[in-house]
Amino acid sequence: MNTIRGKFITVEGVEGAGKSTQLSYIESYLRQAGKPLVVTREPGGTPLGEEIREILLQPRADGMADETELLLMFAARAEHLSQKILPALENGKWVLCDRFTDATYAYQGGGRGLDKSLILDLENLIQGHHRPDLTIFLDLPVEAGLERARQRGELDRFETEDIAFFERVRQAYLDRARLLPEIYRVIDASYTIDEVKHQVNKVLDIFLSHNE
Ligand code: Z5A
Repeated sequence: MNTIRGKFITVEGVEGAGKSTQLSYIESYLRQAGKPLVVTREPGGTPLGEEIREILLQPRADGMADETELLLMFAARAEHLSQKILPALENGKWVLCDRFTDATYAYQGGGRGLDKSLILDLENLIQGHHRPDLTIFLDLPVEAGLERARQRGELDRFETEDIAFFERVRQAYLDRARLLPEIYRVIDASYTIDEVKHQVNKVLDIFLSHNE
């Protein structure tokens, strides 16, 4: 039997952009549209990947080398792709993933200042030709996002970084969006939750109309 490959949709966002909120909306939209769906996240998504996530997110007294952070992200991703994402796509399922390699370009490339060509080499090594079909990026000025995130409570290892870090993260996402206009859809997340949903809805309507 010849199954049509599913679609790979990723959702990215700056701090406090409302990614979790919009992800559950996207999930229900796709389910209602009858798409067989796997919802997952990075770092994580597999038992080993979730263990790596814990190491990456817990605040550490002794810090972590930026290169270690980068390699752990890709270690979790290698596992995620081979155990979960690629098998699902090959079985005709759609995969909705909370963050993916664009987050590496943004946080490890932009935020930490690691060389983008190093990230590209790892991307090619671990992913081969596999890339998302659609990336929804929720954008928001850094101050406004941090204010929302603060109201949420306990902070992970990334959330304790300073404003300059998050400005670089945001800029790196916007650079990626300019570089990949055929994949990226930038959503202005400074509006109310319902208004942001409305924008997301329009993006999904168009994407589905081309991928029925
Ligand atoms: N990371 C990395 O460095 N490199 C990589 O390669 C990958 C990841 C894959 C964990 O990610 C960390 O991993 C992340 C990057 C790094 N670092 N950080 N920080 P995560 O995705 O699990 O964590 P997160 O960024 O904190 O995601 P989140 O929980 O989805 O956050 P959010 O965007 O802030 O979403 P939210 O919880 O839906 O919204 C935050 C609050 O704002 C909440 O109270 C909402 O009710 C409220 N909200 C939401 N939308 C609105 C609107 N429109 N108006 C007003 N208030 C709103």
